[in-house]
Amino acid sequence: MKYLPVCLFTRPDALIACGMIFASLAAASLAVPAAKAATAPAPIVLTGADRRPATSLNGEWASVIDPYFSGLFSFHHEEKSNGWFTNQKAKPGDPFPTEVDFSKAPKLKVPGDWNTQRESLLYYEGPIWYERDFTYQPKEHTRVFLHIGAANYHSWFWVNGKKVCEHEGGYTSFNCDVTAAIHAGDNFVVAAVDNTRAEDNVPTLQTDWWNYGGLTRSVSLIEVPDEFIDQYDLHLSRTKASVIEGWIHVEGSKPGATVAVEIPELGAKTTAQIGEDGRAAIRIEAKQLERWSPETPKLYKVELRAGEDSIDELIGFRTIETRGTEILLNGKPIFLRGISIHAEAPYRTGRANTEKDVDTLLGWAQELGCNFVRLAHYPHDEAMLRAADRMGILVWSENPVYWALQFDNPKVLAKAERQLDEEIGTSRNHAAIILWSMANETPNTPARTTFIETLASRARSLDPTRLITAALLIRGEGTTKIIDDPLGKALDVIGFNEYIGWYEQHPETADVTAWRIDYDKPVIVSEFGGGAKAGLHGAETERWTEEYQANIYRHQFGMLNRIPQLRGMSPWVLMDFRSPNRPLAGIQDEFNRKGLISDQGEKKQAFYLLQKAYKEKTVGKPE
Ligand code: GCB
Repeated sequence: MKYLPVCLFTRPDALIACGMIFASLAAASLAVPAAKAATAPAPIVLTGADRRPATSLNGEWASVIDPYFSGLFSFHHEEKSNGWFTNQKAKPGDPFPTEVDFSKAPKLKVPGDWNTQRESLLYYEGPIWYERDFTYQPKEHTRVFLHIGAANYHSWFWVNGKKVCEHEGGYTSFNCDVTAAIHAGDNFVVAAVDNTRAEDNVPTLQTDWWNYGGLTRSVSLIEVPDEFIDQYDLHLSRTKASVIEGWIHVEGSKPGATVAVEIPELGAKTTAQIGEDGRAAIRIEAKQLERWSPETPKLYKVELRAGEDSIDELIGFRTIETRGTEILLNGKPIFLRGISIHAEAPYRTGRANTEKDVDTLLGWAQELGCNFVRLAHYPHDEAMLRAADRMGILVWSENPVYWALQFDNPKVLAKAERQLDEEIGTSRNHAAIILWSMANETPNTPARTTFIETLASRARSLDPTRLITAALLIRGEGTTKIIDDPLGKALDVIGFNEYIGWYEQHPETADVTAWRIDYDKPVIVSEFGGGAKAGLHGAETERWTEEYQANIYRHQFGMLNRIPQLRGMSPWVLMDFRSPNRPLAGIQDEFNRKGLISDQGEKKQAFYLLQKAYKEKTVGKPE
């Protein structure tokens, strides 16, 4: 290994910028300028990635906090070719000072947000570097991907000093092709993750949840053959009873090659030919099929094979559609008894990232009597969706188009589209998901409407089998609430949020509120509720008490029952969650307290009230 010629600058940070380049690393990183990575071919999705054999890279990673991002940018803010991703180790006699040494750096756990791992990082927003060593033995005819479950928000990855990818969006998984960067023996991966909020991000500057940063979901290495199954979609036909249809996309395949699908339990199998677009259309007769539903969440093991590659998946088969103002699951009207959920970890706060977190959150939803959850306000992780499939809980899956994005900025649209593609691409085989939600509480402007219509058509073309929704804002005239947002035209199911009794007027106002809904479509009240500090008791007129919150729910039920096209509800919210918008000392302490359960697992009165209403079916419509 050779050093490149020494520095021309005399300032200390310039010395770092050019003094310690190893020849091989410099060649590698200069060949792939960071800023150009976005123009790469269509991203690899790896549907069902967690069902593939993988080498986990979870665990302790070295970490360096870098608020000025000087690991990537020089003192004149030029991108460095020898930034911290080169993972230099100081050697005696080096002609420059080494200021970063991952081998001596403190650790952060992956998966995990960094904010709840170190007190000093609680409200940190900015870049943090991660590094981890691993060993690897290459195999012939194999492609290797670094699979990242989620990194909030902007992330960069290098393997052995070579840049392998850059990604924006904090709640979806992505894959970096590391085949050309990885080698036999000792390797290292460096990541920079930056959770700085920005006006042109999705979501944008304002949100009502804390912006947990870091490698918040699992990281692994996944090996696949040169030709591999990248994406697949298998679902029950809406029109042909007992026919499973869909497609498989094989990356690196040749037209005419064969794919095979088998569902052993049904004795059903088929083969199909790959076309010019790399896809094979699938059709399987499955006469004895038991349909997936909340009462019978039947999952079948489905085996897919293409050349040397194979994957199996647990899939439930059901249909979802609307008829007038009804939602039909497997052809029958259903009422969605739901609750909204943030991916906040019960008991310890932070991002939910364990099976236990998932079991606790969905276990509470089940205890409430829910058959439906709104997973707000971004795509939740695969473990949540798998649990929903197993438990028979229907899911509203949401992208992070929240409040006021820069709707007239094409770059923002591209970011939202990419996140939508990743959300649908990775989670399209979950029977539990019935609704793709395009947005939450966006301002009614022409630019907003065009933006979200574009997303809605994209979602429909990616997945014509599910329903499209969004949580709209409402407006009021006297005691009448009106839903006439033009965005409603683009939706199959109208969602809207209302806070009667909390942000406006009193719980009793609900008793005299009339509704004018200008769409002949099913309606879900996607949020209502109010704050209460668990254990705080008093009169039902006293805000922040459990009694006040319960009173909101009590009065909402009667009002909701008077909305003719109501087909579901997901009150806000299952559990208290961290939000810096909520500073009220002694009550909120930086938590949104609208949970039916506190962040420490204490159930509030409203929990039991909703539970009773769901169990006795006193709220909602006959099914
Ligand atoms: C809303 C938002 C949700 C907030 C909630 C609140 O309308 O959709 O993200 O957390 O209100 O508590 O104000």
